[in-house]
Amino acid sequence: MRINQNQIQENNKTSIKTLEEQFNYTSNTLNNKGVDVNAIIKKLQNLQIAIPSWALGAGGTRFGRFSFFGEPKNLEQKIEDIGILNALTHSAGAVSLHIPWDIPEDYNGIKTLANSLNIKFDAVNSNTFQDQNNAALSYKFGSLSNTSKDIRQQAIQHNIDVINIGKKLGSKSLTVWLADGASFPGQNNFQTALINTENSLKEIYATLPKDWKMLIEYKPFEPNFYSTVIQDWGTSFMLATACGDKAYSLVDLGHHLPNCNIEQIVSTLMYKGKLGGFHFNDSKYGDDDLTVGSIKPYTLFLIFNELVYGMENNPNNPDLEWMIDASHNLKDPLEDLLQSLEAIQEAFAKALLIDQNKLKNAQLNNDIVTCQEILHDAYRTDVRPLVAKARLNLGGAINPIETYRALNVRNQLIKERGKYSIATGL
Ligand code: AOS
Ligand code: ZN
Ligand code: ZN
Ligand code: ZN
Repeated sequence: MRINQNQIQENNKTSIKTLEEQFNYTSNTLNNKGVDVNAIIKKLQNLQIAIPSWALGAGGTRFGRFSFFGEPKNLEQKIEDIGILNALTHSAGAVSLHIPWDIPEDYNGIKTLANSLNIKFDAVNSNTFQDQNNAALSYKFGSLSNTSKDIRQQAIQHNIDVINIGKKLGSKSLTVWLADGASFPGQNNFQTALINTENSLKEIYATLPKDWKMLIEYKPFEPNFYSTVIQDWGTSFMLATACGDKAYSLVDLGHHLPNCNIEQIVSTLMYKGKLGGFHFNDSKYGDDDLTVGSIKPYTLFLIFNELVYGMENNPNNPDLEWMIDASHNLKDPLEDLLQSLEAIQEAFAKALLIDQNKLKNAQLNNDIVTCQEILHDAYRTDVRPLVAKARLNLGGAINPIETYRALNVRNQLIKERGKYSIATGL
């Protein structure tokens, strides 16, 4: 299933006049305040967010999984789904693959398909959190941290295999997320687990191509509920530093304890040049993997404020790998991802509205009220016309979800693919 340019433009006709009115009003207001609206639109147009290959079907919880139907059965169909997102938004020009769930059978075929949909291969993700068919050894008690050298070696080799798969696709980074840890006090020796992990990561790092990055994701809980080996940004930072210049921390928004000041973590990592990538999502309680911006949009804005500051002031920090990491239990995954893409762009646009010089002066004068007013003024601006305009300029849909529904995409997918469900395997 593909969406073509004409279908989108046809659909845009109903809302183009309203958008032009809204855009003119917003850009005039902003121009009067001295904001360079064109520069913001350009930045929005350049923002490309990778879609995780595991987020295109129904997710679920340990209690149940409910299908959506028409879900992708294989890697080709996953890429086609991302092609739909990208045609509508022109902001989803990359995929983050999960190995072994997405091992390509036909590399050239997959590359040609992705290319035709303007999709690049972003970070490849290794998986040592579940046992694979025919695996010689089990990860039940850990992978890179395991007390058994043979099990560690199997996990190291898997990561090297993932790098090699990524090389064939044009990926430039490996994301490592470990489920390793302990569910009960006393189960693990913390130092042994950490030392084993550090040594294993160094072995993987040694095989990394020159122009690659290693992204180390942290998470304080789940599936282990007493401790995880890489529990927080400090541990991730320490391991990345121990590995070397090409290793960085990856921040997943759901991987923090309640009320954690994530924007400050972002700021610190960027200052040190060690923020490599992002997994966007939102959460109320834990690693809920909900739609970006659905629960704490102001926090998302504050995070983007630090990202924008870092991108302008920390040349030592590399370009970030922007990724969504979400799971869909109730909504159509494609609609949910469209909402997440929009939320990311809105938060980015609002952060770009902040007058950094004015903010700096207010901070130097300890004028807290003005500091807060500057942030609130940006946050309260309705930037949706800017985001829609950026999309329109690239040939995308003014209202992606409306267009997706008008074009009956999900029904078409069900017609083509049948009622197959990843969730239930039926
Ligand atoms: C797990 O909690 C992490 O967020 C991972 O980044 C990701 O969800 C996983 O690798 C996908 O299975
Ligand atoms: Zn993640
Ligand atoms: Zn997670
Ligand atoms: Zn998550």
